[in-house]
Amino acid sequence: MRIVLLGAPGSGKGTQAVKLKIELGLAHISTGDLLRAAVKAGTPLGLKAKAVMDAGQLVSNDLVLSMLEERLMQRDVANGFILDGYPRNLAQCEALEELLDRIRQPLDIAVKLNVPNEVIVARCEIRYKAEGRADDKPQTVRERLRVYTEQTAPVADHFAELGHLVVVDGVGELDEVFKRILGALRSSRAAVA
Ligand code: B4P
Repeated sequence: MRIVLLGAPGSGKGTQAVKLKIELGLAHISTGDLLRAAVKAGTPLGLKAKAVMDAGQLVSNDLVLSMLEERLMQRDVANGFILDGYPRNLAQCEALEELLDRIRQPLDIAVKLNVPNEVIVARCEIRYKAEGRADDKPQTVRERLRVYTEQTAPVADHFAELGHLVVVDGVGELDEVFKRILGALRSSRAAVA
């Protein structure tokens, strides 16, 4: 199965993707994690990405696409994947569709986690206090939410037009949200079968 996880920053995409990876035996590809690893390793890509990420903006489409393309060529992806944090704008959406066509791995479904902004700001503040991630500062989270509304929300509309989108309530205990996602995946498979 090939899944795209959508939702605002801090909506729980990464958290739920880790659980889905274990449950469904899929590769977990998080562009945020790949970028943070590049920043940590001090690669040329990481050096370019750091300031952009810390400001709550999106890293350039070209840089993220080349990194994603490299990851999608790895062997574990052949059994299916959960793509977490990509695509984040319509240009990335188009690039993804072309790339997946080329490697003959078309998407099955996009799952969007719905979480109100005030819940997101509160979650990220907790993580900021615990981990000190620069982009979790309350004012940066607000900027990320602005970028999300402007650039990423239309991506969900695009998947909805294709009939590939399911929307899941992302508020509640982790296991509760996880059960809702599994339920949505099962119903969509039933709808396809
Ligand atoms: P990401 O790494 O994608 O980060 P995110 O939006 O914060 O995360 P996510 O929705 O996965 O939330 P999480 O589970 O962590 O992006 C970081 C940055 O990288 C972007 O701002 C951008 O600069 C760059 N980037 C990434 N992809 C890009 C792309 N394609 N193009 C350009 N730039 C890109 O959850 C957040 C917190 O909530 C955690 O602390 C978690 O413990 C908590 N939480 C989760 N679920 C909860 C629940 N049900 N209840 C209570 N707390 C919960």
